[in-house]
Amino acid sequence: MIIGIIGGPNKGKSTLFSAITTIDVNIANYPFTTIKPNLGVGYASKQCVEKELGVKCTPRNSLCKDGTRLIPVNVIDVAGLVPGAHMGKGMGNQFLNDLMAADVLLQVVDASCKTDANGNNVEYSDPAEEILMVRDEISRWLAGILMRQMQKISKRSDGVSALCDVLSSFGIKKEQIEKSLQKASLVSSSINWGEDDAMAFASEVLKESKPMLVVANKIDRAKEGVLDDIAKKIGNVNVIGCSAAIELALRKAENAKDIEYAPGSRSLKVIGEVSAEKANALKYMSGFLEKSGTGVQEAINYAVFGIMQKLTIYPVEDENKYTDHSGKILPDVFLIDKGSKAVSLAEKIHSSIAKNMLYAIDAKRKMRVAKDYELRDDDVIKIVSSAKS
Ligand SMILES: Nc1nc2c(ncn2[C@@H]2O[C@H](COP(=O)(O)OP(=O)(O)O)[C@@H](O)[C@H]2O)c(=O)[nH]1
Ligand SMILES: [Mg+2]
Repeated sequence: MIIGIIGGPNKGKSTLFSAITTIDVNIANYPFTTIKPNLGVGYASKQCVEKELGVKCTPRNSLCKDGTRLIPVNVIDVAGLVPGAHMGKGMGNQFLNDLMAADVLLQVVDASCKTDANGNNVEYSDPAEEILMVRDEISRWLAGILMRQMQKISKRSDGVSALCDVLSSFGIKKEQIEKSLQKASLVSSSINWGEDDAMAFASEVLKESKPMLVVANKIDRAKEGVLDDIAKKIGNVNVIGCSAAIELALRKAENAKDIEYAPGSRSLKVIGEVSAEKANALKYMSGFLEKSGTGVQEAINYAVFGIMQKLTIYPVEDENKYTDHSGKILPDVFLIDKGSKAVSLAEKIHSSIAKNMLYAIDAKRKMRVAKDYELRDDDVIKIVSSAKS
């Protein structure tokens, strides 16, 4: 699963990226999980099933901190989008290709209303306008790609499959194309669009295939009511208030062993010897946490569990001890789409295990279930297969 970070310049995208990908050095043996400058690993968090099962887990593909499972998700940060980006302004639009690898987008806007569309400091900027501008730029970019292929597309009698050929490399699926055609009131056979139709389709298909969560950043400097104002102006939008800068400072302070702080928590505990200046800053941040929290972990969790509706599923090899073959307890947890069957879990483990799967065992209920059993959130599952694992 990949989360993309988009928005105009100076809104706090890179700060958010750093905050998300900085992890407690005491639980992971690497402090910064940045793979490339703009590609990193963050963590969705959720209560681990260890408590419910009365065991203590030994995680392998994830982390666990005080009973909270931290499940890795990839995060991409791209250059700021400016008005005219679809025509190559600013950093241009090459990076939009990379962004299309994402399953869900965090759209960062400046809730303090102090940076314009080009990233300059101003007296007042409107986050709602920013949201529309960025969406418009991405839609125009995608519509442009369609228009450049229109001659080819128009020669095909099956318009849907012609569109699939152009859009599948962006992770856009056939059902999403069909639904978007319907929503934009466009016919699916013999497509020969002008710019307006291409734009109408592009904007629908982006909504379908790249759902967005607005991260109203710099909320520490924002006026009251800014979130309501965004919701009122845009309508039908998911918004979370956020302070990437405070979250990053907290995660760094935790790594320095100045404080104990769990991402998403509403409090911190000072544990180190800190200077008066630092103590003051921590006092301010502690007050901020109590009032609202930083919203960063909340945004990740909302994207993964709220928007993408992922289930957490724990595969095990021993349904009584909840272990793998080496005795690790609840070693792995997978993020799996809602509606998936037990056989999809088997596929995540190994294709030959899936091919030779006989049935599964629901380890919580000690019950045999069929290959097409629909997985439920927090299921602990043993896959029984005639193939060796
Ligand atoms: N007050 C405040 N400033 C922030 C926050 N997040 C980022 N900034 C500041 O905004 C500026 C731009 O941040 P940056 O992450 O480089 O933005 P980007 O261009 O969108 O990647 C920097 O000066 C950051 O310190 C925040 O949550 N609160
Ligand atoms: Mg940046």
